Amino acid sequence: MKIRLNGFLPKTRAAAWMRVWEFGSAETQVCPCFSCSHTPARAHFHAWVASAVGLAAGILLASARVSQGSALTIDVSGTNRSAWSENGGWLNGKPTHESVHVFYNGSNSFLSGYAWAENIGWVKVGSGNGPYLNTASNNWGVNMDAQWRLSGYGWAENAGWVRFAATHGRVTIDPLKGGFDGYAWAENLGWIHFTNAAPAYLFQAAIGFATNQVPQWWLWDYGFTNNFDAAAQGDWDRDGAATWEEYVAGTDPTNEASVLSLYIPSPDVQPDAGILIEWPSRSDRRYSLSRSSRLLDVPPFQVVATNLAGSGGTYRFADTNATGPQWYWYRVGVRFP
Ligand SMILES: [Ca+2]
Ligand SMILES: [Ca+2]
Repeated sequence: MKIRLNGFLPKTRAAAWMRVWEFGSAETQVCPCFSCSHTPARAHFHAWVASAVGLAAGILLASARVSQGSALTIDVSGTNRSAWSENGGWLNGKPTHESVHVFYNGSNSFLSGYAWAENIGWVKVGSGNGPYLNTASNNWGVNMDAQWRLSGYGWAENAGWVRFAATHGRVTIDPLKGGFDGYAWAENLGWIHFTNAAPAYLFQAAIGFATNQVPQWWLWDYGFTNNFDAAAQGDWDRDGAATWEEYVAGTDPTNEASVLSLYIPSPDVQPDAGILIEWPSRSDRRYSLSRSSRLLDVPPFQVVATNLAGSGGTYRFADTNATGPQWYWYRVGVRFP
């Protein structure tokens, strides 16, 4: 089979369409224009984003994009705020008039504020002027890296230094659920444990989410610092995908070239039967592919493949059943594993 491309590289995005004509054993023609008058009738490729959170409202609100200044403040949960030290007792991350704060700023994130331990009193995790060097008695505090791993020192007024990246321990934070996990080491108390199943306790940062469950910190990574709902709903790089869709797809909402798209490879690599299509993939996403030969069918699309693990590069799929002399519509869906 030969495939003839109509003069330019076919490419679709979330809001763009492209037509593919399969001549069976003869040849496949690709026509990416909207108003094509070629016969037979049209068929389209359509890249789309599927998510458990539903479809975007599709409305553009006032701009939420401002320059990134300080850090995004994430407080400890008012409900799940307890850690346990066998010698210090319960440690409360959000006592009356105080709180442990996570100041999120990507790889320059840090903690600040106070917790209260019933047996040893105040435990300070930083002054708020981070990230901390932790090289002298006046520049200590707890830092957090881009993988949400804590390091550095806190100070307990009655128990001395508390190390958050101890030799045999470490404290991490779940970026989606906010739970602290692991152990810190207090020089005069021993281990402080942040989460446990039985007895159940959890020390948790209250992660903020914009509409469609987009973490505020993810938006912050791309320079959105307020009006997070508007940021998630808008399409600020005008690539046809709303920012929340780009979060699901794992693409850059500030880069027009970064978007879930469908491609037709060159004719040289097309299979003898069927159609070979490609899309950019991430190893931390799962993809599905659907096809339609008649958009008037109910439902119009039939699943060709599902739960495809992304390769981290270009994903290639040969639809060997698309052999009839007709147009085909395709769409690719993406979700979290
Ligand atoms: Ca976009
Ligand atoms: Ca983009």
